[in-house]
Amino acid sequence: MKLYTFDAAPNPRRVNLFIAYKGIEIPTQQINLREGEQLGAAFRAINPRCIVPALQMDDGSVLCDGIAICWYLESLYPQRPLLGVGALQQAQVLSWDHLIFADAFVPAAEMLRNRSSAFKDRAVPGPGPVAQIPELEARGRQRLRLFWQYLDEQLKGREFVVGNTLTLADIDAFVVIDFAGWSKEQVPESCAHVHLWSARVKARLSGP
Ligand SMILES: N[C@@H](CCC(=O)N[C@@H](CS)C(=O)NCC(=O)O)C(=O)O
Repeated sequence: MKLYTFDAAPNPRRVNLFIAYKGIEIPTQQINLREGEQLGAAFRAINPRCIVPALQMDDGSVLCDGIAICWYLESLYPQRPLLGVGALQQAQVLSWDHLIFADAFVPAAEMLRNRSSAFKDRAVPGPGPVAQIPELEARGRQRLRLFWQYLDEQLKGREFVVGNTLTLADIDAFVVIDFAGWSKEQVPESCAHVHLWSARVKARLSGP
């Protein structure tokens, strides 16, 4: 098994934090997104979607999408579960992961990729081409502001996003806060629950 990653990028970071928390060792190979290595023939032969993270099995099959990779690894390595325990909690983690991806990662990516000339004709990850739509920067910011409020509501009276135990939903929401910061979009001070929770998640991820 080998994980193709680019550690500085947000989607690989979700998976890397998941792996580190579980204490799993998986060989990795960096694909330099800044230099466009994901679009080159060598990586395209492994993952025609030209995105990371991508997990390649020993039989050559490849899984991409962070959630699928984490789902697969959780089945192989059930220690320190991060995808919920029991049917209801598992479904809640999946539901939050879907929400965080659609309503926070996508807007954060849209803000970045529709503004910077570095992403000309590459407004969407993958082989493209996809033209930029500058208006999506403002819309992304608007959507993230709704998301911060929603997350803050969820965290009222809770230690973590789902129940009182760390899950992938916490990792994902934690990572998207930094990602939004790349476009100078910060969680407002008024979202006090998010700030307290974020410090808690940071401590859990850096602890034993
Ligand atoms: N749906 C994928 C998204 C993966 C993704 O967008 N990865 C970005 C890095 S954060 C990428 O590979 N970008 C390649 C590019 O910009 O061409 C997931 O959940 O992992």
